[in-house]
Parts: sequence; structure tokens; C-alpha cells
Amino acid sequence: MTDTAANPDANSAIKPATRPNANFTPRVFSGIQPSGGLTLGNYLGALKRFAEMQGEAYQTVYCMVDLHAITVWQNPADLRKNTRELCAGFIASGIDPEQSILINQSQVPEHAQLAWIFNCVARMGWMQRMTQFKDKAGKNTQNVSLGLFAYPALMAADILIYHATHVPVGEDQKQHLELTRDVAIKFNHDYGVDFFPITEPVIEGAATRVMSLRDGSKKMSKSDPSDMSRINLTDDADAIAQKIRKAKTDPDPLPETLDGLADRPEARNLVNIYAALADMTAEAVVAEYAGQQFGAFKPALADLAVARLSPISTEMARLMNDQAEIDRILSRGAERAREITAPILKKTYDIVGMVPPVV
Ligand code: AQP
Repeated sequence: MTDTAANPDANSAIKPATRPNANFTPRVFSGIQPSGGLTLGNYLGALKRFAEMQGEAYQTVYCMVDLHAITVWQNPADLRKNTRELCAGFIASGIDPEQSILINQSQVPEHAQLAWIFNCVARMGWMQRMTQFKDKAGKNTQNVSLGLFAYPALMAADILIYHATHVPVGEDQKQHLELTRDVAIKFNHDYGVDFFPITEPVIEGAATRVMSLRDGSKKMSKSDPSDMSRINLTDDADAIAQKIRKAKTDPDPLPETLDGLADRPEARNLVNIYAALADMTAEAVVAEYAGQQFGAFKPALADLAVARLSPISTEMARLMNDQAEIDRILSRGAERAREITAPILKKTYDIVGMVPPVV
């Protein structure tokens, strides 16, 4: 580290180090908001990958981002219930609380503390370009919370307080991850250090952007007012089958190749969902069902979805019967997390120039 804190107000493009992350332990971080029930989009875009990455060569940290959830209004009782249900959803989807560190964000105060530092690193112009803010604020930009605007700085802190090198997410989070990289690069540059890693997004699988079942141009979302637009992980077999049967499609049969789905977003969405649930490629699904009508494809998709999701919803219900155990898992996760986050925050404060307590 050098003493020369360089140009903190610069908004110019800063080049990352040539060998980023060579000095960092491979570590995965990702999170999901407890802002409602989990959807099939959350499962295929995030949870399924989270579970798969546990077996790989990373330390894994997974988080219920309750501080993010309150950037829009949350009823307190619902927030508590949704956080515990989300924890049950993580475990039921295959995340092992021994192998991974499983936490809710508010129990690890270093996330919010680092976020303040990053509020002072990130630039207004960066935040103003965030499409998620524009989508969520709509025409209401003057009345939404300041937290909604600053959301990506907290997300950068969530990731970088662990020095995470890899972040599995759905396609919609790509821009926030680019901002996380920009924050790390600018911090390292301004303070003349190589302290924060330049995180790699991991956006993989056949369904990195699952679309609404009612509108192929909108992403499937837990806060969509229409319950028919999504499959919830808590839906029973009848609800799943009904939602897939009623999913918007078109009158044409499935084509011979994927190119034939280029202008058919709803049909493409159902093929992607099938592929991700069956661990197949979308090409292989189209090859198998070429020439068939949705009248035949939809029941096959419904059977597959029920077979894959029912064990998860059953296990979630079982886990939700023992909330004390969920709370113990989260407390233990926070203790383990703070072994990583407290030293990183301490070092960050030191780099920034805060006077430490006398020990
Ligand atoms: N439709 C989706 N397809 C693929 N991945 C998705 N994810 C969310 N929706 C889809 C991924 O799930 C993770 C957690 O997302 P989040 O809950 O933190 O926030 P979000 O992306 O805003 O999800 P929702 O369901 O749309 O929540 P609300 O409605 O509260 O805003 C992320 O990795 C995300 O990519």
C-alpha cells in the first residue's frame, strides 16, 4: 500500500489490475431478498447454482438480504416470516448450512458499515444508470427511498466484505455486478491498494432469465401483482400444472431448431425452463419435441416441474415447523461470517484513515 490517496473524485474509467484476484481465496457470495415467496426464477437463476457451487473449489456464503428488502416497504411481520421461509428455501434447495455459511444480512453489521464507505466511493452518475432502479422507481423517482437508489452500493459491500471472487446470479443482476467491480477498482485506485478483488459474475445455465408466464417480455418476479405470472416454490402440484397450462404461448408447434423460437419469447421461455429443470440444453429440448404442439409439451413440462419442485416445497414446509432451528442456523452463520467480515472492515477503516479503538 502507498500513502498517496489518488484523486477520490475521479469518475473516469480505471483499468483493473492485470492479474485480478490472484491473491484472494476463491470465495462465492450471493444473496436473495426476503421480499416475498421464492419463485422458479429465483430457483433456476440462483438457488440451483448456489447448491451446485458448494461442491466446487470455493468457500460459499449465502445470504438473505433483509436490508435490501426494506428499500421498498415491507410489513415487519411478513419480513420476519419471509426471511425464515427463505432460509428454509435455501436449505430445501440443497444448501448445507454446515458446508456453506448461511446468514441474514442484518445480523452481520459489517455489510452496512462497508456500504457507507462505498456510498462515498460510488458516483451519482453510476447509480443513475442502473436499470433496476429505473424499473422499480418508474415515474416515481422523487418518492422512492434513498435506499433504493443506493441499493447497488450495499450490494457491492455484501460481496466485497467477504472478498468474494465469484458471484452466481441471474442475468438481471449483471449491471449491479459491473458496478461492484467499478467500486472495487476505484477504491483500490483511490487508496493505492490491491485490497478488494475484482469479482467475477457467474451467470450460467439454460434459464438465467426466467420470464413471466403471462408476458414473455417481463422477468418472472416475486413482486409481480399476478400470481399466475410465476411459479412459487410453495405452490402445490395442482397450482403448478394449472399455471403452466394457462401460460401464454402461441398456436405454432415447436420448431426443429432454436432459431425458430427467435420471435416467440413465451415459447422460448417454456423451453428454457424445461431445459434447466431437466439439466438439458435448450437445443436438446427442441430436438426432442420438434413438431409437437404446446398441448403436448405443457403437460410434460408440468410433470417435470412438479417432480423437481415438490420435494423442495415439502422440505420447506417441514423446516418451517421448527423456526427455532432456523433462527439457530442464522445465528451460527452470522458468527462464522463475522470471522471473515470483521477483519476486512477493520482493514478497510485503516486504509481509509479512521482512528481505531485502543485495545
Ligand atoms: N426471473 C428470474 N430469472 C432468473 N434469475 C432470477 N432471479 C430473480 N428473478 C429471476 C435471481 O434471483 C436472485 C435473487 O433475486 P432477488 O430476490 O434479490 O431480487 P430480484 O432479482 O429483484 O428478484 P425478484 O423475484 O424480481 O424480487 P423482487 O420482486 O422483490 O424485486 C438474483 O440472483 C436474481 O438474478
